[in-house]
Amino acid sequence: MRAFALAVMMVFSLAAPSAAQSPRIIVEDVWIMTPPPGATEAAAFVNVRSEGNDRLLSVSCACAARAELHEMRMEGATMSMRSLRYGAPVSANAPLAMSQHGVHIMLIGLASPLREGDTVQLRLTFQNAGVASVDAEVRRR
Ligand SMILES: [Cu+2]
Repeated sequence: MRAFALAVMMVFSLAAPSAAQSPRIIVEDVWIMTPPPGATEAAAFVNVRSEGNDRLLSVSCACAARAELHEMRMEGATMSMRSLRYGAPVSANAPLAMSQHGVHIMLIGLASPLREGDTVQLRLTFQNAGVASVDAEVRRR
C-alpha cells in the first residue's frame, strides 16, 4: 500500500440515530493524476469498499466546475469514454476500484492549475452511506 494512502484513508458511518443500520464505507487510495500544464480537465481515482450494497452517485470538488463519473470501454478497436449517469455500484463482494482504463472521476473546468503534491478535497455522495469528504493528492501515478 502506498504510504500516503494511510493519510487519506477514511472510515465513517452516519452519525444519525439509525447509524447501526447504515452501511459502512471505506474510501481509500484517493488521488488525482497530475494534468498537463494548461489542461482544463483532470482524472481522479478512489477505491471504495462497502459493507453493503451502495452506489456512488456523484462527486464534486471546489477545484472544478463539475465532476462526472466516467467509464472507459472498448468499442471495436478503440477505447471510448462514457458518462455513468446512474453512478457506480459498490458492494461487499464487488469493491469499486477506479482506474485509468475503467471507472474514473473526471474533473471538468479546473478552477486553478493542479500541481503535483497539491491536496484537494473531493466530496463523494453515496445512495445509502451519504456524503464522504476525502483528501486527494495530485500525483503522477
Ligand atoms: Cu473521463
